[in-house]
Amino acid sequence: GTDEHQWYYEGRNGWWKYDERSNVELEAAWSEGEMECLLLLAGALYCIDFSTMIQTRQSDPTRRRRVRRDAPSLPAKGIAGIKII
Ligand code: V3L
Repeated sequence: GTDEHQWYYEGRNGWWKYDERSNVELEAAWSEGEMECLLLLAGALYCIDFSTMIQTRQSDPTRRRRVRRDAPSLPAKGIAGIKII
């Protein structure tokens, strides 16, 4: 189920969790065997490529971040830019 895995994207010194809705979308695409998943994130369109595990901004492919699919308990900076204190 969706609660068993969490998707993360790379920050400067650690990993951020994707927001819950994006996590559901990523899990659905991943489990369907899709090659990639398109998401609207912070007002821009991004592509998450499942073969490279890289998130790329559609309008500027130089904006790239590594992504990972892991346990929800992994240490993270926060969720979608909202810091955990
Ligand atoms: N979910 C939410 N916001 C995102 C995502 C995403 N998957 N990807 C990019 N952004 P770029 P530190 C991140 C935001 O890749 O201090 C963090 O969430 C991105 O936000 O160049 O470096 C933090 O808010 C950035 O503001 O297209 O770890 C912030 O960076 C903007 O989209 C700082 O994190 C451009 O990202």
